[in-house]
Amino acid sequence: MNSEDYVRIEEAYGAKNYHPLDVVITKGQGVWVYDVDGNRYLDCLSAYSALNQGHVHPAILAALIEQAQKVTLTSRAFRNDQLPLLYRDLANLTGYEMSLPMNSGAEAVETAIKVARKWAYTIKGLPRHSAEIIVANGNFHGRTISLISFSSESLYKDDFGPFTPGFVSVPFGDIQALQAAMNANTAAVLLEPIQGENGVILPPAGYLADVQALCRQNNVLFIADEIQTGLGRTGKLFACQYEDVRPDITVIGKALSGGFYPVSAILADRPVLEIIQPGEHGSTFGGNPLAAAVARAALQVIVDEKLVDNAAALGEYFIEQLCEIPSRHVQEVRGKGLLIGVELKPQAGGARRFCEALLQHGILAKETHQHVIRFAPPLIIDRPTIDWALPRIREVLTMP
Ligand code: IF1
Repeated sequence: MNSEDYVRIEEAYGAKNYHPLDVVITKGQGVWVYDVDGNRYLDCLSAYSALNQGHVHPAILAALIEQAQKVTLTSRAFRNDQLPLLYRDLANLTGYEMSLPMNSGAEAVETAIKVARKWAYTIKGLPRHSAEIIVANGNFHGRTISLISFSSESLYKDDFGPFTPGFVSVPFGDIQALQAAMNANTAAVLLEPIQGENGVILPPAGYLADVQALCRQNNVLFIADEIQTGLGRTGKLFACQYEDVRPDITVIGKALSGGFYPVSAILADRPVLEIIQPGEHGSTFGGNPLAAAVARAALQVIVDEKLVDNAAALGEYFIEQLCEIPSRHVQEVRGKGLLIGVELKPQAGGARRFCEALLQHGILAKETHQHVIRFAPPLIIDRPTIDWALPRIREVLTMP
């Protein structure tokens, strides 16, 4: 069968909750993917930063296969020999004393919200069920009912009410607005350090440090959603580190498994995570030995292959070169490390057609919020590959 055959079958039987480009991928290797017609593409989305280590990384594959042949799932009614080692690896790598493993990113963000609320009632002393969590306009934290309850994107929210209360939304980057929203019932502030889905929106310099200071002054937890920005993507292990900020809770996912398996977690110190008592929270697959073995290997790759430094160096180069392209369509090139957004002027007619043109030139990229092309290749990318891509990107950005 060729691509058209697969598209036809998918259209016939599949729910239409996505509008994908018509590329049918059958193989991935490193930064490259191959479609069923034998064409090769440079993956500049990395499954929204779940593939920081590249496609089918051999070390993670080996760990998956080895563990899958031993035991994959024990439930948390019993212990297993992989999860303790993941806990220790996460503590050693991130400096947080404890972690709580889940599966999807949304589940981990929900977990952080539950921990923050319980912390507010049992430690801060808020009256039960009065906790408020401040979030940012333009946020994306996942697709569950509670998380879309505070989305500012009507497409994600409008038809799915009634909504979960207890969230207050303020403009991203506006510390005065955040201060004004804080009150005696504020339990936490939940932010992406860089807003990925909103179009790679960077905070004003010093904003994250101001948020941390404000949270500390008001006995409020700072929760950073680093599911997309974390684990090396922005040229630091965590994007918050650009401002020496250490949130009370950091949420990770995506590249925590190198794209092999849904693995997520929240990271925190003992005074926060000890709040959760046995039986209060969990999930069937959370912390399973296969997930733990895969995550351990995925973290090891980030360390062994110095992916954080590579993202910093090559991201700087990629952004610098993109800024050189003389395109009448480009409004702004922005980003940190290998999380890059090229914002197009409204008169360019939307980013989708540019992504379709990039596809024809052998590059897979995704538009976000209509006018931004996101470039987020795996962090294993090298300079020759970026140099391979640049003339093709130039060709597309200078088309009529
Ligand atoms: C989709 C967006 C990106 C995330 C952050 C939590 C989650 C995500 C910062 C939830 C997930 C994914 C979800 C996927 C597309 C993609 C996405 F466009 F939806 F918004 F990356 F920007 N926090 N983002 O980016 O993690 O539950 O998906 O594991 O839903 O279409 P998840």
